[in-house]
Amino acid sequence: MSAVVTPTPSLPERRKEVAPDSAEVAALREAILRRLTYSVGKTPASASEHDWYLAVVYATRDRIVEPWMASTSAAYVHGPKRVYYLSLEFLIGRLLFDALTNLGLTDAMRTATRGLGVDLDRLRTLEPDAALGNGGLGRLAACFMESMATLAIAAHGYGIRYDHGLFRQSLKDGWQQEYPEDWLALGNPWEFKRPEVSYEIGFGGAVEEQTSSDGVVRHVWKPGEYVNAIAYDTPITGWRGQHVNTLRLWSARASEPLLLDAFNAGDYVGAQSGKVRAEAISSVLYPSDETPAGQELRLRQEYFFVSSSLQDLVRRHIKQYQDLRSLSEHVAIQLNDTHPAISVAELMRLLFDVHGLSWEEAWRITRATVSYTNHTLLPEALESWAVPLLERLLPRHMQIIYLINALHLDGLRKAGHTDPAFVSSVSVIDEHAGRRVRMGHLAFIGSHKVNGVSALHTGLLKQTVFRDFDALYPDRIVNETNGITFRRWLFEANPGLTRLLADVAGDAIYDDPAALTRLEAYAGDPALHDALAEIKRQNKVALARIILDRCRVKVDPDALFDVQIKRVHEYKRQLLNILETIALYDAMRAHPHAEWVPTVKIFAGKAAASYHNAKLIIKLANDVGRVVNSDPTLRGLLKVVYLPNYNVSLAESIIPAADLSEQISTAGMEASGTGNMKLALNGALTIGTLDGANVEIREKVGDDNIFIFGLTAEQVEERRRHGIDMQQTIAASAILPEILDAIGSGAFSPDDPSRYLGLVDILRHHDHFMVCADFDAYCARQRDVAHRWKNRAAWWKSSALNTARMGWFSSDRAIRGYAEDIWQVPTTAA
Ligand code: F58
Repeated sequence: MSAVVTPTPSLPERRKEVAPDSAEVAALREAILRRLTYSVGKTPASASEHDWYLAVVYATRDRIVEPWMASTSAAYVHGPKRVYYLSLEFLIGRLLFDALTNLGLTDAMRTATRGLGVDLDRLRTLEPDAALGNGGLGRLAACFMESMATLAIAAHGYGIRYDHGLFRQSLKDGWQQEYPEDWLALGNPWEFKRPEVSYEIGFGGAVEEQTSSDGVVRHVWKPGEYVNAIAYDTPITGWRGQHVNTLRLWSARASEPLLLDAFNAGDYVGAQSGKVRAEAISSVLYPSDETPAGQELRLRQEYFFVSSSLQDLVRRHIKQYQDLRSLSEHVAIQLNDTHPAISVAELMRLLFDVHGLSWEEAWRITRATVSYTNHTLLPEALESWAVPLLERLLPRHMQIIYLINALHLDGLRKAGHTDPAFVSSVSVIDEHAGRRVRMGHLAFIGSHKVNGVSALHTGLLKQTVFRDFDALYPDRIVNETNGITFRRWLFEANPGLTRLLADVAGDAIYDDPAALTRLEAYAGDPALHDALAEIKRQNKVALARIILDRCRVKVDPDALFDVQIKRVHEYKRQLLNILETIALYDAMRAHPHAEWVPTVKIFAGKAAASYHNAKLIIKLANDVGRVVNSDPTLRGLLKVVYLPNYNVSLAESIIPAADLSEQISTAGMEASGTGNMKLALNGALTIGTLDGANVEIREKVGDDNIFIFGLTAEQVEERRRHGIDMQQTIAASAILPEILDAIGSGAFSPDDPSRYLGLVDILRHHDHFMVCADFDAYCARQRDVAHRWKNRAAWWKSSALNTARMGWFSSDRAIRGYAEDIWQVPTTAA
């Protein structure tokens, strides 16, 4: 039988750019000038760049307000089930191009501002990054907000309006320095302050028992202290601007801002101490929790935003339906990790204590309304609170938690689970290391669904942290693999690639990510390769400029850009990448005339301020960079750069310029990853372990188009269980012993030769993260990458297939999953 060869269709003609509608441009120009005059109070002649930026944002925002009001009132009129996404983090980034893209106004706005002598792309950079999150968990919340608006789900995001988001990172001699971030310094034109939307949040005090005339005992919490929560609303526009949702962030205000008597007596500081204490709650994102005072502040933050959000949604429900008994029919509350898990006790308090429902009914409603997303298996990240702290800060909640737990354990015993070890393992109270409340357990039993964030992670959840719970409630754990919004991570970040994709695969790609698969038909076409390579090159030239500006290192845009961008953590294994960089450096020096692939190793990411080893890893990357970049024998073949202050905006510049995406965490430790999706969508090839969503990315893009290496999660588990012979593991590698010796003896730190002894010692003796065990496999895979790179056609075919097959990783797909499996809310069709 002869094979049927399907001819490759020829690449569709590139379309010419169409000039934006001139009436639209004129209207925007008018609107900007009006806003400059009446809202900013400036003339065009006296306006600063920032004034223009404000006028442009206001003119854009004005286009959002009407659909926002329409969406809000439609939710009252039609009464769709509402979703409330509770998250202590929203890593929003800049909003101007998000709004313009979704309104379809980017080109018109660019032309309008040009007509006024102002450069829109310059204004874009003036917007501070709203960094109200640490990393993936916070960014996921932001992508989900955009997708919920796109799918016309009546959703609210609830969180904290931190005065200071994630710290600003600078590198001093390669050492991370943290500085407070001040995103509100020049005001925030996107938000609407709602001083009239305010709730009292209680802390401390005592619980009184009151018996009514009919003999019913009620518990009344008399807090010792109150803080007010004030709402700030930011509209979140969905794709094509049709539906707009609200992100409501709470800011803390003292109920008594000034003690006048103290002030009049000259004690100006003492007079304001209550204000300082109260307002500290919304002052800083995740302050260090190393001190008891820091821990208490974190718990106060969690309760503060949970209580204000639940009071707000209960008020809205009663206004619309007059009866709390129907809450679960009309409301779904999603807990983003356990940070809002005190919601379970707070909702019970509101339903049972405040609104007088029976305990049973309140519990039924709570469970039917609440669901919980887990983002980590790391034991140190599973939240628990000391019982004495909870008793002091939230005495009524502690009582409620005890009662929930007692009924939960009673039920188990009645069902025949009497083994004390089993009962203790599923108890909400951990009795092992001082008595502590396990927030994951509280969230689990208070939810109707619990989800992991990738197939592997969900499987591991069932086998590890929630093993016993899964046996008891086999239908409760579900998987919702993470996703990313293509509007920000493709359309806005990579307009060149987006236009090419639309020309080749059709405009359907704007609304249906599955349409990207149409690219596959051209994946072998040299004309497509040329077009992809040209776009990538332009993006790399732009990134090279940023690198020169911020790192003072000149890099070649024709080199392979090998990128690892994420929070710095030992499990993410930046160290493995650095070791391989040293191996490459040594090999290049040993064989200077071999056919090396010119490579730029690009790192970016912040370490937690108190995480010593992570900060040392940053310093090592910088030390290696200093040595490599200044070695003339390399003739620029290898460069190593560490871009400071990684944030959403920097990610938007790096991702479109990446050739290779490093996703090399120890298998079983990265819950999902979302950077992996952003990079693959933008045509980077992945080198990675079978961890998190890498597993699903491999399934979609095909084994030939991804470079997988290393131990599997099972193998890692087994090695940890049995212990590994570290000496043998290291000696088995031809190059690792030498590299460890070099680092340990100060080859990269001549100013302080013992600087890395600690790091090397960990690798030699404990190596919990399996860096040494995976080293050789990783190096071998890197050589495969270099080999593919040298075959231009093969490289760009793989790149095209990555982009073509990543459609499934849209956060719209993820949100549809939540809507169907967990929330039971309708969405608009694809
Ligand atoms: C991340 N978690 C996971 N936590 O690490 C990542 O695999 C996943 O893709 C992402 O969530 C979204 O599901 C994460 O970002 C945090 O930032 C914690 C916040 C609270 C303090 C400790 C870190």
